[in-house]
Amino acid sequence: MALLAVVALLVSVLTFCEADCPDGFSKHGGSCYKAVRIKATWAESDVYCHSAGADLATIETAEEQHYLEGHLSAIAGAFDPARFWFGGNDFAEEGTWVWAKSKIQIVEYTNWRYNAVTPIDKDENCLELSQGYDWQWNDNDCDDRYFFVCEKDAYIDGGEIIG
Ligand SMILES: [Ca+2]
Ligand SMILES: [Ca+2]
Ligand SMILES: [Ca+2]
Repeated sequence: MALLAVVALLVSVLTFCEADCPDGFSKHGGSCYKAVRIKATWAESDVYCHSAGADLATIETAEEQHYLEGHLSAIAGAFDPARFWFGGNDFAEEGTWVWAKSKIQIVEYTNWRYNAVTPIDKDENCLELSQGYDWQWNDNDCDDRYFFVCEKDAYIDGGEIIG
């Protein structure tokens, strides 16, 4: 009887731990991700993510890039075309790419097309990842309408950040 109670408690705790991303978000590491099936400008995408308590997604490590490549490849069939805005932009200062969420300059990890040279193009100031470019990073016109990926911190036990 006591054993059953412990098992039941463990199952409920484990179930609870799994539920640390909102509905429709996929969990990886300390983050929850959602590819949104709405075509929007970069600025509209940014507003939409905020309305969901999230931000346009950031890619800070090769590991995160690898996860997102797998995740987006798996769901790409539901998106036509499979092109997504992410949070990077250089509209404040041409050639200086920052993450919208943190304003931190993108230097530690990048995955630009064309031999990883940081792009400079005054007409293309927003970061896009697409299946057509094998998920390598591309600068594009912020007013173009693409799908987009939101990211938010994963929470557990009502507010403590894990990871
Ligand atoms: Ca991130
Ligand atoms: Ca630019
Ligand atoms: Ca470009």
